[in-house]
Amino acid sequence: MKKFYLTALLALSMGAANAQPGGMFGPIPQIDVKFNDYIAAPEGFDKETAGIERGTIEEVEYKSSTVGTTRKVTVYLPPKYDKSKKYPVLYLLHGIGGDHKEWMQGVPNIIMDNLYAQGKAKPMIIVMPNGRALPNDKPEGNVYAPEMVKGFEIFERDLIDDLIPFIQGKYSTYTDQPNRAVAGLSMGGGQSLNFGLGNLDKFAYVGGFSSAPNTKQPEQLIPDVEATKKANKLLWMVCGNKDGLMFNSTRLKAFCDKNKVPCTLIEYPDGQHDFVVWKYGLYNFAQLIF
Ligand code: FER
Repeated sequence: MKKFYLTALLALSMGAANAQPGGMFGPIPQIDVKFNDYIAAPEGFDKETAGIERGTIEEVEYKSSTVGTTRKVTVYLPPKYDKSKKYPVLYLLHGIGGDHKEWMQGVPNIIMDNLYAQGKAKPMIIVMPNGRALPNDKPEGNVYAPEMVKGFEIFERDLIDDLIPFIQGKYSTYTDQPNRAVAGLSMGGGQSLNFGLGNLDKFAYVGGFSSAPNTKQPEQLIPDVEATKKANKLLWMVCGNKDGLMFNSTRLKAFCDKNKVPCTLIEYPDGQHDFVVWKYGLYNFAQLIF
């Protein structure tokens, strides 16, 4: 229901001229790129499987010096999480209408449990924070208001200065760049591209699913092609072909292809701006990291 409300709100704020075919965010600016092959996820990848090992979901709180508050974060620990071992960490970021609980709509625990049961992913911890780094970080009122959107930018400091050290203190994790990934949906996709490519010393793997207009220009994301090629191990994107936000992804893909920076962009067929695409994103991205 919340999503419908936001969609209506956005349609209103964009004016009727834009609220037409081309997706929920209006007509799609066309940028010609060669997409990577779409391979459908297998039937049942997001359905609970009986009799397999399960990871656990917990909600914890950390002190944020950036925001000056105590903030909630959802954490998924893999099956048989063992403190005597160390785990890599994926930071998984939500969209403009969400908070630290939004990703649970995409059943990341079920997707990951299934991948582990099939031996298709490395054991990892998945951290799902609230990416709106403001004292009131609830998705209330006009979430598109500039001061609300600003919270998604401020989150870069909260993530790097507060959340990552907290996670590394509380859980048994590796703490080096090759063992850290960031991915997200929509606003969280933009954040992941901005923060992941903007902090090459911190993140080796970067994923953007249906990335939003907060995504920086390619020249800002990749100011030094050689540095990015050296440090980044994966730049992976997916977006629905019916999603009006596609240009944020195609713009970056075109730049990467031109500059020979390895980059994947999959065009999800009949894909809208929703969890069908985002679950597919997690399912694939999780198999490619660590
Ligand atoms: C916008 C359209 C969509 C925008 C953000 C979004 C900040 C984000 C959508 C989402 O996170 O689902 O113009 O501007």
